[in-house]
Amino acid sequence: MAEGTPTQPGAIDLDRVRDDYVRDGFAVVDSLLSRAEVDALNAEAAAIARGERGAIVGADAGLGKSETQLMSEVIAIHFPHKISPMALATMAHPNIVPVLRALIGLNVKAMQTMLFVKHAGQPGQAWHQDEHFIPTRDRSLTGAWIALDDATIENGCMWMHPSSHKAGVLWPMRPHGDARFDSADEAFGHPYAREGGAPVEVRAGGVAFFNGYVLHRSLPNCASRGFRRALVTHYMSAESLLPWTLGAAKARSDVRDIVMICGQDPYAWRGLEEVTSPYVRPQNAERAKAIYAELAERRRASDTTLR
Ligand SMILES: O=C(O)CCC(=O)C(=O)O
Repeated sequence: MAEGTPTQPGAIDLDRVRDDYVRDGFAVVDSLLSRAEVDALNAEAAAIARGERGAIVGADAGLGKSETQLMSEVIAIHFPHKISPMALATMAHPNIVPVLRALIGLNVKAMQTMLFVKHAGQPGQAWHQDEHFIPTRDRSLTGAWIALDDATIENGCMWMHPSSHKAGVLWPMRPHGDARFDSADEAFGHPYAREGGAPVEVRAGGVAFFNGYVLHRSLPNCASRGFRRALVTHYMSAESLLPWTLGAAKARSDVRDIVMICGQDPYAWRGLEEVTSPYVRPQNAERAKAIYAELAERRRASDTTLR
């Protein structure tokens, strides 16, 4: 459980974190957020799910539904920082930034947040590498997964294949047809055991930092009740372009819908843009089609031409 007083930035053993990350492709740091910060983020998660922070593509209008009912129907909300000032501020949490500097470098930008809710009974996500979805060119993609509940094997913590980032190979993906997982595809053809890997249990307030090439998955929440909540932000070196497809067939040369976290932005002269919108992670292929069609339509409507 997160303590009242979080770890102070100076007390984080950055050498240990960097060594673990370089060797395994991930590193867990306990107590980066205080109990009060975790409680505030969980209250914010409920407000986001109730629609109080703004519109979310694919969200249920919620009429007549309790908060628990509403939240138990959602696995994750993508891009909550677009509507939640608290989620936006947490991206540059003072205890997270020093770790990002140690793992990525002095100049760091972020392009994505995801708020996982994952109520008891909800599925996990099959083996994948985040760099498959968010290409950084310099392999600097790093996730910071903040546990908002104690994440355990029982309630569906993440699992990683240690050192799987080292080969620098992005393995192919295909549909899995496995009811334990949501509708996102699964990596295959790699040398790692499908039922293997190391569980990454994280206490509330702790953060798992993981490399964009590390193979990871999560299993369903098998607890009898409750949530397994987590706020995840994806970061990369600000020096590298972000040729991100965002669900379209063709990548843009550099998506500038970013948040600067620390240091200098060498491409500041290009300005920023709004490309992404908050949306509910679809639970099946049919919902996915409708949600991604609406997101594509929004992108077309707001398309900006960058220099
Ligand atoms: O939290 C989960 O269940 C999955 C998270 C994940 O795979 C990710 O953030 O890339």
